[in-house]
Amino acid sequence: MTKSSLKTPLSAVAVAALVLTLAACGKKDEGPQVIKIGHVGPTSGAIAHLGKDNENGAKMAIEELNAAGTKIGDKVVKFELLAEDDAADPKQGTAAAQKLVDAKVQGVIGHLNSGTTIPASQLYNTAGIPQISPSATNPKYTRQGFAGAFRVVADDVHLGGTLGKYAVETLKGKNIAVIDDRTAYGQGVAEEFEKAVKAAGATIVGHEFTTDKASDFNAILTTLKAKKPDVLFFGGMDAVAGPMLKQMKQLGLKAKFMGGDGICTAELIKLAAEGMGDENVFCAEAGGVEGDQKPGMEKFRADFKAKYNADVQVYAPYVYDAVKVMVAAMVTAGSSDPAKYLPALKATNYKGVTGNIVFDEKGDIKNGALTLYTYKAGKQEKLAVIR
Ligand code: ABU
Repeated sequence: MTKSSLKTPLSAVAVAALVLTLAACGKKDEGPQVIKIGHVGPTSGAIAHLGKDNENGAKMAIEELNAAGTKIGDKVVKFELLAEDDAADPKQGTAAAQKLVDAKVQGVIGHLNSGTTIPASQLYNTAGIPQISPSATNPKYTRQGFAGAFRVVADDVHLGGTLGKYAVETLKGKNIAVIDDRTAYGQGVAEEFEKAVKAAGATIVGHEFTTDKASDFNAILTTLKAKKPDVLFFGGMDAVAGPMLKQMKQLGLKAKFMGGDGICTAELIKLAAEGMGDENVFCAEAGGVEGDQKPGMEKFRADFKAKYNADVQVYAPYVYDAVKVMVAAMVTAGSSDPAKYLPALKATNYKGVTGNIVFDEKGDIKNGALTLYTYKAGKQEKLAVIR
């Protein structure tokens, strides 16, 4: 055996051993699997306070899930929130949705507005990504036949219908005026309100239109004032309702003011200022808790205030629950793969801070509640929870 023929095989063994040793020693700890969850809401623009409220609800849930060391299968995972701003604009909504689809999120919570949620839902459906809206109330969202579209609040049929009946039967409205902002939400909830008012025997004396960006309502309010309404319903959001209330006061239009969940916010007190009055404004949140569910909601509100130094506007607790519902389905399925956890999501039976969440065949919450509020002495005052 020559010197060189002995050396070659030994070197090969040594190199192989060295490679294996280095591989073992140098193996990087890749850490827990990261599961990306998208959130979309308007964190810029006139209703940024509501978008931020929703986003903070999502952040709170994600932080708790990570702190608890949530396991999927037998492995601890880490959740990452990909938060996008759609500025309540349908085009920006689909752009934000596409960004989340491209980022391969395993689920989406959002959007806040019906006008962004509905077009975005088509992209998530095509990509097979489950979506839970915590606040979009237009019924169309869950009536498109999309297997992965869910909603944890009541819809505008329930909301507008209940408010219409309340306007006639409780507020004793006989001549009722309507304004809507022509968005998917504003128009939809106003139509449902009108139907219920007519069914209850009162008259719609006028229906005027504005936009979600308008700030001068003098012309339409003057037209409606001439029709002497005793109740004025507005289909739209608080950022428009606030200045509208101020201008009603300036014009001496004394009708009771009603709106859906879009105006039923803590911020409306500031936005309407001197236009608010006591027990003059009535609205409904598209959810609500009763009895032994109340302490959980009170604790959530206190924790939220302590964490963000802000009161809950409306839907932060619903966003919080929506994240937890989605993750609970992943845990049950033992997988964050949308196709694998979707059946568990459909079969959700979750006790959250907003109450019991069970979905019907369309993806809507079963037995959804509404909470009626008025405003008095600069505070939101709960009137009743209605199912
Ligand atoms: N539901 C009120 C606000 C969101 C929306 O449906 O547009």
